[in-house]
Amino acid sequence: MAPDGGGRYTFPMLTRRALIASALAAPAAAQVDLGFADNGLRPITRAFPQKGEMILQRSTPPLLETPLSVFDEADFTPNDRFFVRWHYPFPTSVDPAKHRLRIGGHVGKVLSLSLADLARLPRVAIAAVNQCAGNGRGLFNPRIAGAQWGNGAMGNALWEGVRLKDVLALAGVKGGAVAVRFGGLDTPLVEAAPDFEKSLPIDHALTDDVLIAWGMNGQPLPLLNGFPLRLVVPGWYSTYWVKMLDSIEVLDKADAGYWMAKAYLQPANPLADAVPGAPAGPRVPVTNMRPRAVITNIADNAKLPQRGFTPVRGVAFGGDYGVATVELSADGGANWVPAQLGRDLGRYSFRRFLGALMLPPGRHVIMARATSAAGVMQPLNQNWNPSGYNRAGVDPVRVEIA
Ligand SMILES: Nc1nc2c(c(=O)[nH]1)N[C@H]1C(S)=C(S)[C@@H](COP(=O)(O)O)O[C@H]1N2
Ligand SMILES: [Mo]
Repeated sequence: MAPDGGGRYTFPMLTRRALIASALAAPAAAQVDLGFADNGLRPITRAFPQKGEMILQRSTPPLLETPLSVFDEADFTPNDRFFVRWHYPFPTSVDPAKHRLRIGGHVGKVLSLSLADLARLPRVAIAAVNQCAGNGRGLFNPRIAGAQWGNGAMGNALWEGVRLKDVLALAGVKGGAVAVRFGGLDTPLVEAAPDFEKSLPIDHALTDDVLIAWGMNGQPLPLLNGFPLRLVVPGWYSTYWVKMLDSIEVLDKADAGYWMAKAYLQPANPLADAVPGAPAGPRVPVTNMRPRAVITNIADNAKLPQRGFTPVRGVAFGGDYGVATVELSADGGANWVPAQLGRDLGRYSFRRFLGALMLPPGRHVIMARATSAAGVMQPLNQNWNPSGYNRAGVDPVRVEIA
């Protein structure tokens, strides 16, 4: 597809990865068995451009959550149901012909690139989960201030664009570079507030899989998801996936800006179970994601009719390493049975799973847990941290069989 969305470019240079991904057309929408109602207490909106029905967390700047039932229907989250998160106001339209991406800082040559300039570089497409570091914050106990996301502050898409490292090579990264900082077109509400800027360590910025993307599931990025360009950092939380990207700056010292040094920090040991109210120990930026499996066809507290076996479906991802196994439990985690895995769209993608549990009449706690290809297994207990980041413990689902 064309970077400007106008169809002027063909797509001649699919990578092997993209060919695999595009060969896997979305399956026929699976039937949701159970009249999935997500969380009936949260307001639903249809008021946002290029978006269908979303859970409204906040209207300005928008925080829109994807209902869990959407993940039950296909490997890729449709653009019009993909979650939205902005910290600051942003332009309500962007002219792709006038948009420029500036590359400066510790480089040999400062550049200003149009979308057409970018389109001349080798094109790449990667299936990857975009997940807010605060996904699931609303499920923590005790409660944590901040957006009360359920598990819908995530989505999976086929991202298409060019490699960041190819763009950096055009500018020529100078020796001694330590980080690369990214900024977008959004601006703080008040002048004193720090611009939303995020940076990647130089080593990570130069890996093959970090993209500057204009395409999402074969379409231009929706405005709310960062039209016309966004950074895609597969395997890392979406706080780094800077939207409406217009500036890249190579740094020769660590980024001391607010959004790196003060925000999006987690305990230095991300698995530590912090004591609410206790002084914060050493903290480090959130970076790579942890494995998760989320049940998508049975809502928490669902009442279901009895049947021989109750089907259990969901989506899993391995964080930064792909999914090795998903297991299901019908007894609160004492015993586990393997689920069947759906198609493998690459190590950063959702991987759907399907299994069945024998559930006699009565109350049950069912669970799904993922183990990544790196051997990391979801812990049964959810550790607590003061900002509610990095939620990846097993999420129990209570069900009553009538
Ligand atoms: N320019 C810009 N990019 C941004 C943000 C932002 O506020 N401004 N928020 C980040 C955060 S915290 C998240 S969770 C993701 C959300 O991506 P989405 O809105 O496409 O789902 O965008 C990231 N990129
Ligand atoms: Mo986020």
